[in-house]
Amino acid sequence: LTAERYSVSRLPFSEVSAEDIGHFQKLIPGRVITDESDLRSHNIDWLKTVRGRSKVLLKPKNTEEMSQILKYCNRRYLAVTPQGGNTGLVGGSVPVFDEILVSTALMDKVISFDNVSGALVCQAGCILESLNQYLGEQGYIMPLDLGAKGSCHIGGNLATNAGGLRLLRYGSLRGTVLGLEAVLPDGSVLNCLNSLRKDNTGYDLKQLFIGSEGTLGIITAISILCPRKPSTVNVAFLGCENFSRVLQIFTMCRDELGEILSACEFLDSECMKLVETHLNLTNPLPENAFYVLVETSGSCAKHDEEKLNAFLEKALDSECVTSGTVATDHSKIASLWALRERITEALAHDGYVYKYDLSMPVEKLYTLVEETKARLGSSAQSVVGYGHLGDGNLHLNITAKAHSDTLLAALEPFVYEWTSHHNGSISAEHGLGFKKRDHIFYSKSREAVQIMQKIKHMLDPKGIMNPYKTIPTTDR
Ligand code: FAD
Ligand code: 2HG
Ligand code: ZN
Repeated sequence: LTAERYSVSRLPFSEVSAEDIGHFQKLIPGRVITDESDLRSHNIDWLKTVRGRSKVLLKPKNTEEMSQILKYCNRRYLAVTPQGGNTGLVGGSVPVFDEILVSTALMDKVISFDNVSGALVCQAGCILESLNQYLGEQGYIMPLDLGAKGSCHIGGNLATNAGGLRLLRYGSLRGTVLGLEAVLPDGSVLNCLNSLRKDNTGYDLKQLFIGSEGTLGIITAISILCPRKPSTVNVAFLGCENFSRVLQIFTMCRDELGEILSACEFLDSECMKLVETHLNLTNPLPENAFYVLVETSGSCAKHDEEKLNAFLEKALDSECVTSGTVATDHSKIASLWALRERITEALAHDGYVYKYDLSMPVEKLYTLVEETKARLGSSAQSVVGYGHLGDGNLHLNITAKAHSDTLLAALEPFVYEWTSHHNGSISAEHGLGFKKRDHIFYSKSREAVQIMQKIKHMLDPKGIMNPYKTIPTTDR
């Protein structure tokens, strides 16, 4: 259990009683889950590294039901963990002890879509991939995409401020989200669900909930600005010898591709070995130390092809690239993307995973991977580096046969100190959740954390919303 491994103590919340269950059953009949085997997958995180023991999962269908649930929990002093697709990677989406799980799984309706402005309004439990499919039929796409798209909920995406594979082109959710609705811990409903591009009337409260990881309330609906579906997409998958070549490719693709560049991702040779070994994927290139995936999206196939060819010619002439392949049809594009998107899945097959999600100046990204490798020697099974090159976001992952306190002590605080020393962030896009809460001080000042604590206390004075997560309770 999480509490034992991380030696955390339960706060004095009430325990769920038979009367509480009876109350919930009246409120949302047939949608109160108490069967232990049904609860199992909701009590454990995607990585299978943290586990709680919640005795009940509630599945409201609308904002009113959500409001009644939180109002009751607040009054009874019952702690709550909001859960979307449970794909979070920092242990935020599962209870630490017996917190009540409140799922958005049945809040999966599209409310409206404006096919002139591209504003989509939907409930928080819509699955990201379903939304993208829905929009695709109308010539639009979601402004974000990530490997967990088949399971993650848009509400969970907002709650973690997920970045993903399209951030380079469409920016973060802090820019694309137009509005949201959230139920506050006392059950009141905060309606900021407008669909305006511009609205400078006072503080922008929706931003508080984006990235709040379930600690301030439950997001129940969202409004998001969606871009037109590009009519032409190309992917180039390139191999190169060392990380300085990777950086040169990045600079060159920005110069040459300009406005049609839609993604620039990298992976090292160990990542490639993992997807080949555990997922049976095929490397289309001869073996290289690094691989860069460059995607273009635009509205004129001929124009984009010309630009891509000019870029490839330049890259090959400059000897930055040792080998490469280009895809224009959907299935080859998907198989090239799989080599990058499915690394997280391959790592999970490799053993126990120590996961770091860091942002820092792009030229420093791989130095940390090399130093970590040298530091760990043979005590680690795999040490891999990959990520969103275009966003300066490194995913450093270390695997071992099983969890080991010694290996963890070799990694932490080393990785965090290194990142902080280089003015980086110890969580670029996954959030802090349970696992990284107390490391916030590597990236935020004491004063900043104190203001967060005051905001948390103001909105959730009893502290029932996702306790033990994100906001530390101490000063350092
Ligand atoms: P959950 O995991 O259920 O919850 C995450 C957090 O949000 C928890 O703290 C939970 O309490 C809270 N929460 C959930 N729903 C709500 C709500 N409605 N209101 C308030 N709080 C809520 N992340 C990236 O940023 N970029 C990536 O490229 C990326 N790729 C991934 C690939 C894979 C294979 C996996 C497994 C994960 C990946 N992630 C990535 C992690 C990412 O955070 C999640 O995938 C996603 O954003 C979480 O959505 P979810 O619905 O699963 O939320
Ligand atoms: C990705 O970019 C995700 O693939 C997951 O953010 C990263 O598993 C990871 O470390
Ligand atoms: Zn990522």
